[in-house]
Amino acid sequence: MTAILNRIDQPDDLHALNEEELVQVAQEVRAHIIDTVGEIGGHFGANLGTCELAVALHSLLSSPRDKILWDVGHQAYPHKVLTGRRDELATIRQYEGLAPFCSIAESQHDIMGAGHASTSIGYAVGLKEAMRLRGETDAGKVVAVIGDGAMTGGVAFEAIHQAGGLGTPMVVVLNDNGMSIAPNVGALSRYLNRVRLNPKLWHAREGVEGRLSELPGPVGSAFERLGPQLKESIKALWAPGLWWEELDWAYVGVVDGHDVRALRRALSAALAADRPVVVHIATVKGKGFAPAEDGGLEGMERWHAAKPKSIANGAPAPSQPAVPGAKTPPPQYTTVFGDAMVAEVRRDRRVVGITAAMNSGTGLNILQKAEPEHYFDVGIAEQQAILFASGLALEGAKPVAAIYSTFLQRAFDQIVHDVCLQRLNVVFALDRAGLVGDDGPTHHGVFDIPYLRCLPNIVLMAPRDEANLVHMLHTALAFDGPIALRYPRGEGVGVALPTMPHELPIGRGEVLREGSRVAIVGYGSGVGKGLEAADLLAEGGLEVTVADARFAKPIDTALMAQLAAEHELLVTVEEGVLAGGFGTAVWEALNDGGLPLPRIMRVGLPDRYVTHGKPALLHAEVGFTGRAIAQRIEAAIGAASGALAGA
Ligand SMILES: Cc1ncc(C[n+]2csc(CCOP(=O)(O)OP(=O)(O)O)c2C)c(N)n1
Repeated sequence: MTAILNRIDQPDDLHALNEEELVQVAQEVRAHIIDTVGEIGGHFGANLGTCELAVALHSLLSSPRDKILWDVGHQAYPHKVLTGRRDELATIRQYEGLAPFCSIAESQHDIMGAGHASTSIGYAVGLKEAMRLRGETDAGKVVAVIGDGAMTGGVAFEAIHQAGGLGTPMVVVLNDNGMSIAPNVGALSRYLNRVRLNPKLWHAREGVEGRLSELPGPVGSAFERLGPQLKESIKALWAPGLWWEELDWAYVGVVDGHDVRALRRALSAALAADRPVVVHIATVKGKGFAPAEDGGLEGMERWHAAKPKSIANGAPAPSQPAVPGAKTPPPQYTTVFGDAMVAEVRRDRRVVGITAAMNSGTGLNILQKAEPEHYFDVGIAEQQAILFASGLALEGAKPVAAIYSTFLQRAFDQIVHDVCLQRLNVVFALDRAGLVGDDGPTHHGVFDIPYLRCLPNIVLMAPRDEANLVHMLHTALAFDGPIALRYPRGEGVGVALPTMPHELPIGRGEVLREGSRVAIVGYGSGVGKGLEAADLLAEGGLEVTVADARFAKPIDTALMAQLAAEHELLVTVEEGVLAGGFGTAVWEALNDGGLPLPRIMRVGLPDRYVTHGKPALLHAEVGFTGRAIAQRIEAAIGAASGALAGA
């Protein structure tokens, strides 16, 4: 069979194909993704689940006039392949390559930018209502594709509620594979499982009333005599979509999401309706790739993303044999945190860990296994994670909300209004603080220092290494009030872990190395960069002071004042945006304390969104390296050591 995909340069090219050819294109898209992502790494399983859907949608619609919105966008690779980016797929998530999710800047077919979950339905309502506002009766169709995991985010429900109320003519495709990154959780997921896994409910909606009336004996005649309201509630037990129908959405489903013909039939009907319609489709995460498809929940979770070079000839690549004598790398911060949580729970039974659908991403899978009753997954519901933590804290529990820096943004008001104002004992553990790399600007954890530092009552700290992470978690659990710690993605620095953690004095920094003229004060991962810079400067004969601030709130004003008095330049280093960050806090503390202000140089991230790519490339781009810091210091104090010349 000759490849058809090579002829699909824009989505409208699909319009000329018959259904048999469309089925083939979906297969070719799948093969292209398996080959490419297996080689370069990237989001995987979800994309194999949307090959038929992307083909069916683009074969019926005319993008970008008709608008298809992919929630999160991690499952939009087939859409990217069909919308002129087939040959660039091999660059996805790489520096200067295709964006990891949908990006308005990248393509006219990417209608909304995303990366965070549960936003597509809200955008879709706005798009369609704007078309109605312009009075364009024949304006484009609007379709939001959202997974069952993303559906657990409250903002999706807010949009369903609004569109049902307005009667917005739009289509939501509920792409239900039973999985979030890990198996989906909660009552919504149980409801969807009941519907999706029960073959009798597939396409059942239409005939329910008739079938109930026809039931033999007293049941059927009793049903006939019921009033309309009771009839509806009994039908709800039988027909899967009545929950939607009660909110004024039409429900179509369950449709086989890997059957192009069935999808096209269901979608055509939904697109023709002049009202909100949900099309509930069942798909398989990792469809067409045996280890995911046949590996059960574990297989699907394992293949949510593929590592580079993990697939060869359509099958998992044999793992590389360990190099004899090779040093084992330091543990990941995430793993150290997970292990430390288990130890803390075993010391104090009031401690619990909370994740918002990031079970292994936060290391809380370790806690789940060791102490399942002290572990909670609320789904993609960061706001609820913090409200739940607040309730737990009110009843004397010690909740640790382990949420990536970027996703905690979702819960800002809960932090302000429900935790800090009430001064509750909630610990925030912010993983992935700093530039995360391939996932790019939607996922970089670079705003948390300013967005938390402005809040009264909270304490902020950041460990410079994995041992300090253990001490800080312990410190946080002993503290009375809200407290947060942030730590970066990836490996620790390789120091020994404490057998017994101790409490750190709140608001006290630590001098690590004494020198003259310049004092570098790092916060979290900024300490390591400061030490690297100090090493380079020392090679050129300039021995500088390096301190670990440990706390961004409260700032160790006494230490800062001393460093300021004894050095001509104070350099602050943080892996976060400079605006309102740690360096600003140091300046404020000195200024507000009426202390003489030294020259301050702030090193951190710029006032722009940083792109995606390997962390080392991104760090170099923004000057967050020991070498770049050392060069800036030399330039600032007019000392050319020679060690950095020409670098
Ligand atoms: C607000 C937010 N929290 C967490 C995540 C991390 N995340 C990315 S994809 C995903 C699972 C989404 O599941 P689903 O929508 O069902 O899509 P599937 O991968 O199963 O196709 C999660 C939790 C996110 N992107 N946004």
